[in-house]
Amino acid sequence: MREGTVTLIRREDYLAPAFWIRSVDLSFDLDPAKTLVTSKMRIERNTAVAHGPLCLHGEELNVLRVLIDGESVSFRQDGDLLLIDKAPDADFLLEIRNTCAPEKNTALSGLYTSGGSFFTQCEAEGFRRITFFLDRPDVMAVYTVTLRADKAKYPVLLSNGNLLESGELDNGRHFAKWHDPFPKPSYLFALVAGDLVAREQKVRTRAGRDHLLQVFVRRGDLEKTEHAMNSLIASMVWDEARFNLPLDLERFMVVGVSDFNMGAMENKGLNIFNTSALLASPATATDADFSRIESIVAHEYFHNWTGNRVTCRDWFQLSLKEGLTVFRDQEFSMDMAATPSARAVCRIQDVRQLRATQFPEDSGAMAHPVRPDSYAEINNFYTATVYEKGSEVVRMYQTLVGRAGFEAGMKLYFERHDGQAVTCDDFAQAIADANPGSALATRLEAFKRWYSQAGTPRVRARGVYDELARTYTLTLAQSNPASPGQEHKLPQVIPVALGLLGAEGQALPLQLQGETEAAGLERVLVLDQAEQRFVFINVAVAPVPSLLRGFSAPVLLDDGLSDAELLVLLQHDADAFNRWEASQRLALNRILAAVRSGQALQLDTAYLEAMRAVLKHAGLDAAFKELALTLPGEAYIAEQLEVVDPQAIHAAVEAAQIQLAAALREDWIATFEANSHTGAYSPDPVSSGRRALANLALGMLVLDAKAQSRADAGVWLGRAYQRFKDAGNMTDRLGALAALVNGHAELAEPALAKFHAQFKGDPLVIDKWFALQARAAEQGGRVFAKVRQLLQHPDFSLKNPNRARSLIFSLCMFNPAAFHRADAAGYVFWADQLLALDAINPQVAGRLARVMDRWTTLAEPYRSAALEAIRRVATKPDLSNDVREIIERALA
Ligand code: 0A1
Ligand code: ZN
Repeated sequence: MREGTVTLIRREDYLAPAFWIRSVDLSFDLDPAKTLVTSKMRIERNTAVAHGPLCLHGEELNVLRVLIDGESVSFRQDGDLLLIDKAPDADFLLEIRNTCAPEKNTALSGLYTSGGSFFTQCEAEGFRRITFFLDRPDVMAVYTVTLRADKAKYPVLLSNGNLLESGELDNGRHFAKWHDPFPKPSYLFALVAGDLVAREQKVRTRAGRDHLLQVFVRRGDLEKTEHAMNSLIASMVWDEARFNLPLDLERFMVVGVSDFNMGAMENKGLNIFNTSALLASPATATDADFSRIESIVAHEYFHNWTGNRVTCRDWFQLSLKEGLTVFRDQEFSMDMAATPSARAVCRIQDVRQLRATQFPEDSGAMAHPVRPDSYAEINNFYTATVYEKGSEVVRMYQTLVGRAGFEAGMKLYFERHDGQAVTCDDFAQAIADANPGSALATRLEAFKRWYSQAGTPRVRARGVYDELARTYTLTLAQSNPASPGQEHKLPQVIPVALGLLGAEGQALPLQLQGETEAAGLERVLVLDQAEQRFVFINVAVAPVPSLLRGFSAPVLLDDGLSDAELLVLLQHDADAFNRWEASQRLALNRILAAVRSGQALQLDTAYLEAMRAVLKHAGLDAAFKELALTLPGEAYIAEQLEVVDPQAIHAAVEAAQIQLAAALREDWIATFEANSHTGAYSPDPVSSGRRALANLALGMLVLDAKAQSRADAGVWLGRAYQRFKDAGNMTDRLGALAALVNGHAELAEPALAKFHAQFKGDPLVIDKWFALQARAAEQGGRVFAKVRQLLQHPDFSLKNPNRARSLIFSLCMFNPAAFHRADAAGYVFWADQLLALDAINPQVAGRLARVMDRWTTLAEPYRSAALEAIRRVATKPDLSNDVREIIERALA
């Protein structure tokens, strides 16, 4: 590795703290320009650790005084540390008074203002931007918090836990005092002060306790909180029913804020949400928004146990809480989906997301294990690997020990570790100990390689049928290519769920050599060696294997199946995930063949007829049809190639789309007619699936009208415009608008203008307006030119993360064909925006820097041009640690 300028923090260097902070009494005199913070901490030495100075974190703070047991004490400041050399041996009270400047805080970490209110964001290391502290997750304290502020401007004053008292003060000010009885790490602290209103709901849990649920938002947004409240109640019910985990506070508050770096934050009893993850009404939010809100509300609520009651010892263990909580929110969404088919749709969407974001991460410059070994800036490690791959790892525990075994493991985990800050190893041990003799417990050390080895394992599967012996021998082999800092990998424990199908699609009984009888029609093989053979006996006919059902492990599978075999799976597989997978593989094979050969893509009748059959199938759900007929994403296609030409990939996908649109035209018409009226809006899986399919069909019909210059082209363009104009909900409206914009129809401009005029008062909808244009299908550089124009739009601002994401990230991350230009203008744009953003908000800039993770795989001229842009950024002397780390890794 090249010598870098960032300082790495290493997991192996972990040391327990020299002091514990047992309780803290905080008081805030809130003022946007200068807020006064007084902190009184009860501190004791950690006798298990050698003596050292008391060393507190603090960033961008102005210290006013430091007292120990009421006496002033000498201290020194060294960078972002405050050191007290002569701390007493016995327990003591440390009082620190300091100020900070919330309105200048554009990084949105620590205490900041948004829309005239105060909010905090303390994960991972924001608390040190509020006051001096041992700002590390293994220091857990009981917090009492007093807030004082102008009553007219900030009528609502909130912090964690329970309200102890509130009242009036002089000069139009008032106060509120909060107490959280649960010891917590500083990253879970929160306060909110502002002019907010709340939707409230009283609930009684199964355990018979009463709770008050509140969702706080700005005046005018109250009617958009019903879905979030319903989601919160559903999450509470589910966590009690599935894992026996009840709410432990009398009051549970959720607050929306428009300026927020991420989706939401699980502060104890006071979750803070990006409004984009909270507010929804049928007129302003799409089905995708409704489902995202449901899962984020659940995610934050589930953290109360997995993250808050049991937290992380250090930030390397981030996936302990994040992987587990994503797994829990995914399970919740599946359970909410009700029908088996709707469950499969959830799973497919999660896997699509994993493949689009985590797989590229795992093979790029930022590849890191689920439990990273080092970081310069922890904010850079809130990644798809820690979250989504982490969730897949938790899912594999469940697959290996069964659902009941996993629940027993969770029970043991809480019995052992409630109130503690622990590690991924502690979690693994609890699940294994609750399931002695299981496929997990007998392979625990090898299984834990999922935490230590980066990279997506490849699994190669080949089967041989012996007609005479009636045996089917399946050989599974695994390998994992090198990742940065990890040359050689050891075999991982890979659960492979499978079934075998006869040529007519019938499921075959599964009996392994050595077994006395068949064990059902589906089972889980455990691959834990570099190569293993599994011999099935009494196999009546040559089977088609359906491997990795439900995506039972986060691997890249090469099963060598022919088109004919994939068609059998597409039609008959009992596993809906693998039916969908077959549809994707059929498309992928064709697109890859075209890209690799450099020849124009020509879809064959076999594929087109298979897709027609899916579209016309009376027994398949609309949601499934939409997923099967949507082509693989360009990022996932790129993942399959050693050298990536983004324009060639885009051209192949575009050609496939045009041909699918033309060949199935009559079926698209029938599909649109059958699904375009879903009645009164409800975000349930059946009607949202129908809306998704209608939108896909409409997109195809508009595309086809333009591409084929059909005589009746105006009909579908006109119908799309009319549907846009008359839509009864945002899903239909945005779908029709997208059809016009992606089809580069003349009516797109007037529609966009009308949309903007109609929703100009609603920032979340205006975000959609920007994003739709920046993500539009590129055609001759028009999209890129439009984005540059939109940078000057009066509604655009780099300061609001949602807005920056809607325009800049949409182009650079989600529109490869518009971004990767032969003239390098996309890369120049990226570097300019990255540097501007870094001066405002390093955390969000760090995300944007990630766009170049995979530059080394680009074909020329993209590769050289990308390198030049990255180097230009690297030469900037005052880059944030966040961006510097990403850029240095890209250049390593
Ligand atoms: N823990 C939150 C995500 C989160 C992480 C960091 C943040 O700011 C630096 C904000 C939120 C979650 O998993 O939902
Ligand atoms: Zn989380």
